[in-house]
Amino acid sequence: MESQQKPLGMTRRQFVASSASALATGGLTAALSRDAQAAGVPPSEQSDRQGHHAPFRVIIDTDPGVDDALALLLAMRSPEVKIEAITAVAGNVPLELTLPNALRMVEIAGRTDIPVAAGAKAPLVRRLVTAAYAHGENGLGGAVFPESKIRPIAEPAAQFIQQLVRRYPSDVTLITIGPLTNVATALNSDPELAAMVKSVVMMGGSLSGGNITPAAEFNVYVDPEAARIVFQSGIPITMVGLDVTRKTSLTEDHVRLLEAAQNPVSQAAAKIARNAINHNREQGFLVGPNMHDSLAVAGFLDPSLLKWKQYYVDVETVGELTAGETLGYSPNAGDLRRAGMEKQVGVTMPIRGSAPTLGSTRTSPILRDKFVPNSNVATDVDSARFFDLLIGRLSGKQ
Ligand SMILES: [Ca+2]
Repeated sequence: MESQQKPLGMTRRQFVASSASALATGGLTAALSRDAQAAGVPPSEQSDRQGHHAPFRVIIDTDPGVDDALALLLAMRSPEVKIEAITAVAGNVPLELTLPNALRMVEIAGRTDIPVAAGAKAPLVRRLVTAAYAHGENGLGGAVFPESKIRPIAEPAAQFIQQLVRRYPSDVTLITIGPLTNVATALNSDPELAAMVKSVVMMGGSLSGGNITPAAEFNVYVDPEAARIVFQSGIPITMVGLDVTRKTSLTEDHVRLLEAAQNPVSQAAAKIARNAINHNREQGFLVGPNMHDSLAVAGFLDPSLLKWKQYYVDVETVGELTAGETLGYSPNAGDLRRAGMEKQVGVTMPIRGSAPTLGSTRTSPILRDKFVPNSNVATDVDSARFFDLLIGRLSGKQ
């Protein structure tokens, strides 16, 4: 993105915040101009995307994970991205499984050029809660693959993230599809780092209820303190949460398409998908599994798959029942003003926290006196087009 021109009179942050998911996107230019205009993408950015040839530098932070595995395979089959590293974190299953699963995917995709780093074994301040109920004990729905021959690099994930971001300042997008422990650890270790990260594209959070508690989406639930550090970092965030990912249920038809394609990636994806569907049924789920993480990657490759809205998102960290809930503040959230009034000058809700308790030194619930977005949140998805992209790439048909 060296050739990118910023509109005059805007700082990089303002520009990034104003350009929807644009900076977190690349490739797939068909109909992009129309979609970009609809998304409010500045003309300079549209032409940049249309004429863009150099792949986007990304680091993928992951806890494979059924949907992680397919997301990794999708990314590794996508020429729009240059994957500088894959960093593993504890989440769906412990690191002892997520790390080898990440290495297996790299080997299956024939992408052993991509360094894989081992990350955090546990969240910042909490005990690890896993999701083996959804991903099977081995994290791949019970699909068994040989042990990989490649090894992780020596640097820990957080340190490697820091090195790469400093090597390519303002050029690296972090695609996070697990708990945010590694990214938060990197940010904590280097106060200057956040300003050098181009953007975070995350599968995480929800503005419409959770999946592990009524409040919290799993990735944010596992490490809410880490998620809060990321949301408050000032890095422009693209949030692909349950609001859209719960509309991406994998079906038998998808698996048959994968099975029909005779290449190692498609065959591995089919095996994981087949096992995951069976595991899902055994666990009593009627549909799914949902392809949460693949949708975050797909939304990065082609933002026109999703509809977007800007919010100020923050994370509940102290709730006894609600820790990990993501709150999306918008200009008229929590109010019953007439639709459209938020566009009028001066009508904007302050960003408000809970009322202060008697024992607290804090006197005001107002955290920000006016609405300033920090996240571009996916609010709807064209599921059919998403699966065309996912299955097409995995099966080698596009
Ligand atoms: Ca994941």
